[in-house]
Amino acid sequence: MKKAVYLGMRGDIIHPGIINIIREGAKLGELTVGLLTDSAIASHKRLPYLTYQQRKDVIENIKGVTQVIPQEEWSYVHNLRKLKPDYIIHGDDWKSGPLQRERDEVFAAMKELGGEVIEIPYTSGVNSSSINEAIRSIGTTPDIRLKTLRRLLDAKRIVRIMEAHSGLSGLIIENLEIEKEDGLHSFDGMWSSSLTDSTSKGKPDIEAVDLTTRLQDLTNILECTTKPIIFDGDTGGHHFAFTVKTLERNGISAVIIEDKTGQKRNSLFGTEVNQELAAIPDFCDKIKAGKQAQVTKEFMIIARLESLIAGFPVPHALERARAYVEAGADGVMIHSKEKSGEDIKEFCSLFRAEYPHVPIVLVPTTYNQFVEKELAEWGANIIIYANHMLRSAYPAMFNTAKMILENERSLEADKVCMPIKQILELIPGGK
Ligand code: SPV
Ligand code: MG
Repeated sequence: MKKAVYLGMRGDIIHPGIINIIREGAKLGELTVGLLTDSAIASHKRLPYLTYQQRKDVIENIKGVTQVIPQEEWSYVHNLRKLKPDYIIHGDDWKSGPLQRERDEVFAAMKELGGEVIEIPYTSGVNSSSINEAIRSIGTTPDIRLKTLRRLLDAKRIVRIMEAHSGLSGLIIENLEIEKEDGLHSFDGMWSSSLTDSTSKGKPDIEAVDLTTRLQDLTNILECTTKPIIFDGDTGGHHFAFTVKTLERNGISAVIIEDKTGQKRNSLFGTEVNQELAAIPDFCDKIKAGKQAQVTKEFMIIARLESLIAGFPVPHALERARAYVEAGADGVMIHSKEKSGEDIKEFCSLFRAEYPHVPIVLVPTTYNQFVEKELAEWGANIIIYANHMLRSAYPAMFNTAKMILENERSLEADKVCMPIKQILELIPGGK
C-alpha cells in the first residue's frame, strides 16, 4: 500500500520551490495537500491574494497532488492527528525564522504518531514571502482591494481598522507589524474619517468638504497602500447613489452613513449642539438608493446609528437598526459618547440576538478601556480607531514649532525629529 504524505501550504503563489517539494512528496507516496483556509492564514499573516476556492482549483491540478483538504488552523498538528500520515514534507527554511515553533510541534506530533518529518532543501532565490513582498510593492487593483473587506470579515473574528488622512499615515497602517504570542498583529485596513480629513485641511467637520476633494486626498492613500478602506460618508449627501458608484470605482470597500439630518456636526461634539435625526423612512430610502446603485456585489453600505449620541435609549437605536437592515444595510455602526460602554454592550447583545450574522462596527473613542477581544465578545466585527493618527501628529508638530520659536533655532527640536537620513529612506524608492 502506498504511504500517506502530508504537505501544508498557503498555495497562493506557486513557484519552482513549491513544485520541487510537491515532486519530492509524490515520490514518497500519495500526497495530500492541507491548504490553509483564509482564516488560518489571517490569524498570522495577510490574507492571500486568491480565495480558498481559487487556490484549491490551482493546487488540485498540479501533477503529483492526490487530494486537497482544508487546513483550518495555522498549526499543522490538528490535521496530522486526523490523517496520521507516514510522512509530512516541508521546505527546510522553517528551521530558522517565524515557523520554528510550528516545526517543533510537528516533530513532536509525528514522533507520537510514529511518522517521519522530511525536510527538503530550500530552493535558493525563490520563496513565497519574497515573491509576496515583490507583488505588494507593485500594489493592488481596485477590484481586489474592494473585495478584501468581506473576505476579512469572513476570515477574522475582529477586523482592525485605523484612521488614515494622508499617504504617509496610510503607509504606517500598511506596513506596521508586531509579533505577539498569538501571531503577527497588524491593521487590516483604513478609515477615511470626515473629522480628520477636514481637520487636516483646517476645516470644521460639518460635511463641508465635498466628495471630489475627499477623493483627491484619498488618492494619495490609494497610491501607496493595498489594504481595504472604509469611507466615512457623513449623512450620505444629496447624491448618495453617485457617491456609491464613485467609491466603488476607486476600490473602496464600504461606506458608513449616519442617520442625522440638517447641517451635520461631529458626533463627539458637546451636548449643546442638538443634532436632528433623520426620519426612519427617509434614511431607509437612502440606503435602498445606494444598494440599487452599487455595481459590485461586495461593496458594503453600513448604517450608522446616532440614537445614543442624540440622547435616546438603546431601544430607539435598535428599532432603527432593524429598519436599516431590512432596507438592505450590510452592517450597522453604533456610536456613543458614554464612557462606561454599557449602552454599546447592551445594544450589541440585543442586536446580535436578532441578527447573528450582520456585522457590527464599533468606534471605541470614549470607551477605550476595553481591548479588542472584549469588544469582540460583545459581538463587534469591526473596530475603528477613528482619529488617532491625526490626534497624535498634531501635538508632535505643535511642540516642534513651539521649540523652534522659543529657542530661535532648530537645534533643540532636532531630538524630537526624525533624522534627515531616515526620512529620506522612509519611502521606498525615495532616495
Ligand atoms: C469620523 O471619524 O469622522 C467619525 C467618527 O465620523 S466620530 O468622529 O467619532 O464621529
Ligand atoms: Mg465623520
